[in-house]
Amino acid sequence: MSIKSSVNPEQGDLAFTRDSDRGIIPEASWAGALSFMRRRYTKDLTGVDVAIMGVPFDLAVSSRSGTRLGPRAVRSGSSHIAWSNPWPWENDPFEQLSIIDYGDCEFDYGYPDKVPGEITAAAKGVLDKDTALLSIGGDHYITYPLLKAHVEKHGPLSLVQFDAHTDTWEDEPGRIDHGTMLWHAINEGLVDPSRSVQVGIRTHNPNPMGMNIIDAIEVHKTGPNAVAEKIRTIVGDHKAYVTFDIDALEPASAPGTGTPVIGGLSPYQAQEIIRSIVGINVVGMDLVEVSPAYDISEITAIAGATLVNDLLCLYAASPAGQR
Ligand SMILES: [Mn+2]
Repeated sequence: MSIKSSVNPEQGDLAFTRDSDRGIIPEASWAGALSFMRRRYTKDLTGVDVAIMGVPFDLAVSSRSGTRLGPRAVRSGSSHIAWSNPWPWENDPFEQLSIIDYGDCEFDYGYPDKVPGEITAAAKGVLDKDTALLSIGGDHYITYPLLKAHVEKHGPLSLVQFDAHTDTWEDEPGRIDHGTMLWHAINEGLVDPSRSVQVGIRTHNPNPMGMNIIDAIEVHKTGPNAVAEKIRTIVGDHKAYVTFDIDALEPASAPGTGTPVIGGLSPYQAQEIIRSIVGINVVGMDLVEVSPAYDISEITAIAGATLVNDLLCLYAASPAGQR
């Protein structure tokens, strides 16, 4: 299909009018509604395989806030790549699966204590329809209420976490913090640490809580393919949730985030690791911590959007993605 022949001014904004949830339609992707990858915007999950949901929550950050604008920024970043299928993947999630933009999870910022339950409920609403969920944050705290919903459906999960920080610092029950949510998740048995792995770490934590850690130095020294092999061995055939904190990337490649740490992964390293763990059984995904106020030229937003596409490819190639 040529770009010229597919542009149809009569059809209107494809985020509302496209008649199929499959495929990439060459179009003026810089215009119209900011749906992720110009997917159809809808709350109707009939026949939908994957819903993309924004979670614009940033009340749990320890440093610079602003990730509540992350979902909107990642959608905007995706508009620059929405004219093409993900490269260099051989499988195409947009052909294989029905993928829609579910809009954002809604909550009242004035009742922060209620938000975790509302995020879990929104995720459950999707998973109960037998639709898989890819969430866009928001700060990394959101992974905890999202995990609750996924574990309710799938049982305890392996976690594959890309991050500069372990997010397992000790806390007290009930506190909302983007650096401790995995302390809660592991203590509550949502995550099986022996089958989980944290990649790209470059901060100290006295208690790793049994999680396998592949720090950034190991990634740089051994390379993405060796790292991927290690991840596959750790996760095995367990059901896995993949969470990508954009601060796993080197800040030069992702300046728009709240808690940057230098020495991080290059986009190539992160993408090559994701491409090389194809076959693990991914049942849920998120990408978090994009904070557009600190971004430059949409570097972080475009990286985030591209990594979301890579996660969709990974899901489409996983056993759970065979629909
Ligand atoms: Mn994190």
